[in-house]
Amino acid sequence: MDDVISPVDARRDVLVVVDVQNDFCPGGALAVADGDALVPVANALIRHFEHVVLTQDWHPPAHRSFASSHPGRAPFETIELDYGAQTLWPDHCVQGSAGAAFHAGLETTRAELVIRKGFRTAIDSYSAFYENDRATPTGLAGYLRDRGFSRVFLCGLATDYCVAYSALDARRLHFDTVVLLDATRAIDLDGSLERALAAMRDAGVVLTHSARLR
Ligand code: VGL
Ligand code: ZN
Repeated sequence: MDDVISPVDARRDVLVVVDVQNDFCPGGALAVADGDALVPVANALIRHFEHVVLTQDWHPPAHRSFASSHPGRAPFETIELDYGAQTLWPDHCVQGSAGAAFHAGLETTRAELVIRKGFRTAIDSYSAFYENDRATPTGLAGYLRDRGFSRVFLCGLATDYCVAYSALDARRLHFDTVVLLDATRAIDLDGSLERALAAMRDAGVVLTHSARLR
């Protein structure tokens, strides 16, 4: 059963649409199964919210999260880096590439901020708030606080990586946090989706569906 949530209030609520980019959609370099299916749902959410922020995974070529940067390693293996475990990915969302562009069907016009992440060669950034060292801020928390937002709604790709990491950080930063699961899709690597859902629930993230906002 979904958690009950209070109606959207433009004075305090913001929608953050995470990484709805071609490389995470079918045919892309790091395609999430059915990744583009959330686009109409995300668009309906975008229309429903007064304030919308988009995130964009935005890696330089030869980024350290790419398996191709580690001779002998293959995508989806995990290695230890100075900041901890890092899953290695196929080259994806390279700055300026077609794969890094937003899905053409996503309604980006009303977005008030596009936050790019993962642009430092030596460190990955799943979360919209902190890079994977859990310490380097992206600036989003300051922006949201300055704007007076206190509740963050999240949707996008992927449920178990960038959406979950963003939701957990939002809670850590004391934002009320809601994930709209029908507007997400997961990579689901070795049970990562179940782990991410449990971690979000434990952290007090409200997991619900967009129909609950009507
Ligand atoms: C993502 C893996 C690598 C995501 C980004 O958007 O969930 N996952 N880079
Ligand atoms: Zn990435």
